[in-house]
Amino acid sequence: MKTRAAVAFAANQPLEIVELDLEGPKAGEVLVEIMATGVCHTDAYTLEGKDSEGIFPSVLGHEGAGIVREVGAGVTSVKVGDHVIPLYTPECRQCKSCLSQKTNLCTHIRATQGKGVMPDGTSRFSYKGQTIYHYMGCSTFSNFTVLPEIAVAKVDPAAPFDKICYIGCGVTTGIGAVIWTAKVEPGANVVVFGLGGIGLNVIQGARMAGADKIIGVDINPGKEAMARAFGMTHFVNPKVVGNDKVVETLVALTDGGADYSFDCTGNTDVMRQALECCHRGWGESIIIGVAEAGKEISTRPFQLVTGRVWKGSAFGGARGRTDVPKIVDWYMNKKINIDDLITHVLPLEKINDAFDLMHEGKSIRTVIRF
Ligand code: NAD
Ligand code: AHE
Ligand code: ZN
Repeated sequence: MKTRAAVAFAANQPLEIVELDLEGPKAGEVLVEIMATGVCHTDAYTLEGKDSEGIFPSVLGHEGAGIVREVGAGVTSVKVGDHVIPLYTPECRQCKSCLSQKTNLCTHIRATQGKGVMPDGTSRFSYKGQTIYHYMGCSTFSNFTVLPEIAVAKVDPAAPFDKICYIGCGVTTGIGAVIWTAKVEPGANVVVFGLGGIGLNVIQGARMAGADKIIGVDINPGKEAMARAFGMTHFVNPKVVGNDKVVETLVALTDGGADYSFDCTGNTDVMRQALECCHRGWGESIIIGVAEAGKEISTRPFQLVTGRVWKGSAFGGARGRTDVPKIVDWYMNKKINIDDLITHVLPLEKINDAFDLMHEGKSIRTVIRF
């Protein structure tokens, strides 16, 4: 079949809207009509050639929602007509990682996913006979995409696609990092670096968890108002207090250091600040931001010797097929706010504007409606 898609033909080039050829689902796979997709900073990072796994030409996008239109042989957990959210972190419930109950990082298809192909080693997308690669196992910047059955979460059919697509990455990543990775407890002091599409969901999660102080740090003062609306109690702008004073400012604000901090910037210098603003003896810093290829983090080992903990979180620690439907229910029951974070809605033809809005700091999330 044919599908309209925004293709990344090369790094640092605008996406091109073209009609691709798409092969139907093979055994264990499903064809999904994508109804809406968010544009996450990770898409921009890959498009900029910063991802060590980045492959071109490819169809980016990993924050979608849509409808199952066809199922391959042997598919049992979803049927034609089901509403689903694609999962870049699948959940096979059979691999060592899934069975461990210690991680959400299912390993069943991770190797082929990282190479831009389906589990059988081939791509379903092509353009004029040339292979176009998949991205994060999702490729939601295409009106139709093929996914492994284990990489879709079946969700409430009443939920609006142009809102719940954001649960495919940003909402789950931010809220999940608070409740599943850090396990923030009521009364905790929390510091969030980077008040974008992820950081604001960390703030929302921290408020849900009953945190006391929720301190946001961002170099863009335009992010302050939205963050306060989502539960931020204090705002620190490194450009105002001085970048070399950020840690001491945060330690003073939290009476000795944060119980939990979150990096939602992807900047390795910020990651260090996030660790070092944590409380001696117990403060935990969670890295969510994705750093560009070749970057490394550093701190004095003494920071860890004296009890600070450095952790990471992918997809908020959420087990996709189990937890994503629940988060959709939270949205439907008004327990979480997604609507106000979607600042822009654009048609696929204008998808490059979504990247401009992100880089200019003007959007929180742009959603593309097909
Ligand atoms: P975004 O562009 O919406 O937000 C980033 C925010 O960080 C912006 O508000 C920006 O002003 C701020 N910022 C930039 N440099 C800063 C600095 N030096 N100090 C303080 N603030 C600074 O991006 P997003 O979509 O929220 O994504 C944030 C990060 O999270 C990205 O690195 C993205 O790749 C990553 N991410 C990780 C996961 C995961 O599972 N681990 C999931 C989604 C996104
Ligand atoms: N491919 C990169 C790393 C990119 C990365 O860390 N991705 C996050 C999700 S970001 C979503 O916006 C993730 O889930 N990582 C776990 C995984 O298995 O990819 C690299 O450095 O090679
Ligand atoms: Zn993302």
